[in-house]
Amino acid sequence: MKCTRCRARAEVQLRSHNAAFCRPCFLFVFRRQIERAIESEKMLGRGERILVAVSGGKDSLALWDVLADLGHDTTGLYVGLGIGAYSELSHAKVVAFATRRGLPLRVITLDEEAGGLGVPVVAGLTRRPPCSACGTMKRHWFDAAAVEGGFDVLATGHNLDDEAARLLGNVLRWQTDHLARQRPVLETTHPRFVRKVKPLYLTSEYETAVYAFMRGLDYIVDECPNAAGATQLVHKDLLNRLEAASPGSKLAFVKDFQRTGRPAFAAAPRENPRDCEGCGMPAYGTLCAYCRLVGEVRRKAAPLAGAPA
Ligand code: Q46
Ligand code: ZN
Repeated sequence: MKCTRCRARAEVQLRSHNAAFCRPCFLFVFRRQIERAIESEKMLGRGERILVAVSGGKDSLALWDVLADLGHDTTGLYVGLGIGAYSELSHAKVVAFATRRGLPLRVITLDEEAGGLGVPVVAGLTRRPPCSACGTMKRHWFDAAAVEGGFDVLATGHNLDDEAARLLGNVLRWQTDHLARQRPVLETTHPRFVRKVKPLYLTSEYETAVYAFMRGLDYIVDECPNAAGATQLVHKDLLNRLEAASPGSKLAFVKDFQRTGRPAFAAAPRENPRDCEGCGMPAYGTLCAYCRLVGEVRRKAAPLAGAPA
């Protein structure tokens, strides 16, 4: 098999792109694909300060690596979710990466900075699925860290597989409001809500895994222990089977949705958020989702605190 660009011996085959690449050409094409996504969606402006949310996994570390190489002003943000050994190891991977590359890193540990409200505690007390509690906690702390640090934009490592699975989930339930907002750039709608971008939204998980391997990135290979029960994995599995039978399906699903599908849903009007009465962050009621969740935790924890040991 020969490299599609330079005819040298190919090291990786990308069936979805009907192409194969040697190592230097793959690294070039991988970066260019991200650069093009950034440019065509106007994700980042020159000189903007970017906060990159990093979990210690391959996607977010690959994103940070590429953005730094492209000359952007980046700071990493790691939110420690309090999920036992998984959180400890992922934290260590992020710190090691930042140190090796000499990049600034901000760490927020929920067990400490959020008053002991790690994901297992919140999920247990509210009886919510861990990923639902986790999503609300992460969104809040990402937004808060971006605003407090004076950043212009928050970048996350959501890849093509994540976006395709999310799209399938939204379509299966015809969640029109979610479909209207599923896009690679979320513009700001509130002074305490910075723009959010997903530069990897057209880059597959396989491609980031190859990139991480070729670049020698040391990332956490194990999934979060809560991922096993998540519906998103079922959707990913379905899409992988579709992709195997028909390479390029995921890319077409996400790309064509952005081009032709989403505008049909985007017409639905949406009110702008107001200030949360609890924390001042954006809210669609009197309280934001985070403050409602924390309120529920406190109410449920109070009787336990007062109970005899
Ligand atoms: S970290 Fe959080 Fe994921 Fe773990 S609890 Fe679920 S959402 S699976 S990306
Ligand atoms: Zn709030």
